[in-house]
Amino acid sequence: MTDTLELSHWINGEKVSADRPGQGLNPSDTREVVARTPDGGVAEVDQAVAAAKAAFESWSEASPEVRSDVLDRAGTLVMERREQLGRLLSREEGKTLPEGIGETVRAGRILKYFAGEALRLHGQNLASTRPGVEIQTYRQAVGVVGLITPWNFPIAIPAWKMAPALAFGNTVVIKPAGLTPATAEALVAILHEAGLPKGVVNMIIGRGGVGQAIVDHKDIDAVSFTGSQSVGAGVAAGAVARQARVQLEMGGKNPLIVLDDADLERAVAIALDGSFFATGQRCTASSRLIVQDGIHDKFVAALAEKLKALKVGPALDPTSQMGPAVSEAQMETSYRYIDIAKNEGGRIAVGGERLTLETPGWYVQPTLIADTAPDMKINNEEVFGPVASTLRVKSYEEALAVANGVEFGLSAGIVTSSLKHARDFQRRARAGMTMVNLPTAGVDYHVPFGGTKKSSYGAREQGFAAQEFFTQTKTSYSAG
Ligand code: UN1
Repeated sequence: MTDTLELSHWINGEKVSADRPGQGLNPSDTREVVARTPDGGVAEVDQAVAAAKAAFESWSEASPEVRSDVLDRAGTLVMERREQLGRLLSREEGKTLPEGIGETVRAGRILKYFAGEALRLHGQNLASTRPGVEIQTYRQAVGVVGLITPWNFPIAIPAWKMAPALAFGNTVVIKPAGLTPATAEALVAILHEAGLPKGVVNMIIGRGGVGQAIVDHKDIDAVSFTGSQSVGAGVAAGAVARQARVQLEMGGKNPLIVLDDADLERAVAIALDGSFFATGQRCTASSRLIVQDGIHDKFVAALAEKLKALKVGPALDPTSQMGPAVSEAQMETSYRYIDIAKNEGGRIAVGGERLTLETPGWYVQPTLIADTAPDMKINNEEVFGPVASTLRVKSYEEALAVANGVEFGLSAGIVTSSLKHARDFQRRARAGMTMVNLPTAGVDYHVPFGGTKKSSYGAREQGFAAQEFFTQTKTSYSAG
């Protein structure tokens, strides 16, 4: 399949054709152009915001059944087209086809979950301190929301930001990641096919300038961003400067502790999934494996064996177990951090060499760097690739201190058969999500998602928590 898509912005329910100076290459085979892409700017964002603003009143005032039905139908369409959408996702982003289809199903389920949430929005009724006065609180839509989404979950993250925004009556201007606009455009097209009124969702494709225009636009009431910590800091500064609501999901340097009492095979399987599935390109990836002395050598040897056997290849090849990096820059970032770790004294237990396959793509060998120390760069900066390090510790207390000793705090995991340590870890890990005997990555869509410290900023995403960001509370007093 080598057909090239011609992408457009979506403004006021229409595909707006534009010049298409950009092109998206298939990371598994860079001879293939997946999409030709427009390059929007301030003018397109202005038009999109005007459309979203005009659509707001009728969308936010519509019966919740109207919003619920659109999301439910869109969810059904996404599920029905899982193969086709999953293939496009895998061609565009590089994750393997089962991962691409799995992510597509997740997007469908998110849409259906929020179809239900649209009907469950509720407030409170309280007696006033003044006799005869009643108080009601309502949750109402915020207004026009700007959504800036990353390339690593090109359908699930647009779904998990758009679905709650729409369920609760907001209208949307979305900028999908420059590397993966085709999958996002397919989702926006499906929402319209499902009956979304014009102007409720508008999408502008482009580079950083589009994101900046969204952050700076006076008529955008709230901005939700997922991406890198450095870009996120700028988004927050811009939004706060004009007093817009802001929500950020950024990096992680997620620890996975393996204690001596862990089952070795299980610990290795959890690390393999957490660190390397989706090519390690997850903000929730287990990038620091903190391993107790007694199991350390066996664990490193067994994980290295598994990684040696892991077949890296084109995303659509059914024998591939891990796809390429999304882009040349991302591939180079992995190799750069591998070099840095080596220079800092890390030992390459497996991987580390450049990988050339028959098809020209941005492949990276899964790499495990052993014998690292907490203060090394490799243990403090996010790589966002199939690269994990191991740290040797003597005790649970030392493991916990190392786990908590970084600037990030998204997800933290422990593999142990000790209830005492598992419960202690759940309480004391400085992370927004803790995982006991599970990988740090791979989360459910109906519960809150988010981190502490430099990983997140603002209200939690997903599940019942999503209404915190995508609604605002009104308090109404009345006397008879
Ligand atoms: C997951 O691990 O299932 O960008 C989801 C990311 C996160 C999502 C991770 N926002 O990697």
